[in-house]
Amino acid sequence: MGLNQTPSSERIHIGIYGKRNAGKSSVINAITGQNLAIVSEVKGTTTDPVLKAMELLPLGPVVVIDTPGLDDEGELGALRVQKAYQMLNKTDIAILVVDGSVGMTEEDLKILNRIKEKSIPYLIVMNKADLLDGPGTAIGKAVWVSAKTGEGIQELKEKIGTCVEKQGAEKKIVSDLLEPLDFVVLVVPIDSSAPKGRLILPQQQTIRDILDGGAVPIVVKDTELESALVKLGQKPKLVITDSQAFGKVSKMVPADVPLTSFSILMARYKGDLKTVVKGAEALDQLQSGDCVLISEGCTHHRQCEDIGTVKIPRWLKEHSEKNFQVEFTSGTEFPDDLSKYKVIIHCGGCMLNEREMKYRLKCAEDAGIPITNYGTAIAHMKGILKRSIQPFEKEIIGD
Ligand SMILES: Nc1nc2c(ncn2[C@@H]2O[C@H](COP(=O)(O)OP(=O)(O)O)[C@@H](O)[C@H]2O)c(=O)[nH]1
Ligand code: SF4
Ligand SMILES: [Mg+2]
Repeated sequence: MGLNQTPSSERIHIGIYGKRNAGKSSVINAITGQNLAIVSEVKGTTTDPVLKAMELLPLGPVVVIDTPGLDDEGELGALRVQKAYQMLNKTDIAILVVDGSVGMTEEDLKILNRIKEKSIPYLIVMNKADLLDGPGTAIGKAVWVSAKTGEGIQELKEKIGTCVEKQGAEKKIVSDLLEPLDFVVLVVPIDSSAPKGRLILPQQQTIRDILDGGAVPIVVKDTELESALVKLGQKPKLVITDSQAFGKVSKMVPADVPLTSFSILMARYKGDLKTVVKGAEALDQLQSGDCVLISEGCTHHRQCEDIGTVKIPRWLKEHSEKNFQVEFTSGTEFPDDLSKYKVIIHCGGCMLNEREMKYRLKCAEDAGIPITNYGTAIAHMKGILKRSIQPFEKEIIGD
């Protein structure tokens, strides 16, 4: 990812679904005006979902997901179909591409039902209009196009644009709580786990959101915090700290100044603060022999280093004084069967989009397993959760 690019997790994900040879890859190429996807007469050429970040004019930054065909055969084929279905959990807008010369089939209807169940906004594209003798018959809200001649592609792009706009009524990280010119102090410890020469994504995004709200972010290291607060000469509206420094920082920030952490903000932004706060209570009920799932959203967890693999298991053992088992997953793998776990501790999910994070929370909820996240769990174990969620108390108590 280039430094000036919108991170993938913040882009609208457009998933393209359909049978083999319906023209999914061709439609992607037609709407992007580039040869990004491999088009082939050979069925099953796209064998794994392919995600590409791109600027889709005039829509802006998106991620387009090209998926394998939904009618793939054999054992390997079934696995590919499963992967295509899994991509629905990342998809903000689904496009079902149907071979218009064949018409809608069982596979098309099956995925359409899943798309509807998941409340994903969708469009149906009847492709290969050029193969018909006359104009295609109107089927609900389907758009007739030909990826080959370009017919209908402009109309399709406009429809995608309308879907994207509807999703644009964005949530804010913190600026919804601020007034213009409010001072917000951000505490960013620079220790060996901090990446060289830059800030991590949640910090960058929070600063940007405060700026967008017309408020004033003041960024300090934990070592300068006390002096900075004195020098500021007035109480800040809010202090936001890295959760690992919460204990130390909470002693320096006067009790009447609201204090929270980046991970609490991200939990509120990406998922459901109420769920993860409730999930943290389950950490007090652990018994010896219980199994705890620790799950991270990316595999190259440079930013999270050993928090999930070493630190949280250690703190949790100290906290519960019980000898439980820990299982660890990372990246796109998230177990289908959660029933063996007593509690799930997920990372902040900064590399996951909101839909995927919500999906994981929903899986846990459906299985009746409490789920919390790193920041919330750490705050709970250190006895500072109450203070860090106090700025959002209304949201957590209310529905
Ligand atoms: N006539 C016609 N052929 C098309 C059209 N779109 C795709 N094709 C052909 O259909 C085949 C499968 O296309 P592809 O994009 O690879 O389909 P995918 O498997 O769904 O990704 C290729 O031979 C394409 O050239 C179209 O609009 N009209
Ligand atoms: S919070 Fe999760 S997604 Fe973000 S860097 Fe850490 S492990 Fe990866
Ligand atoms: Mg393809």
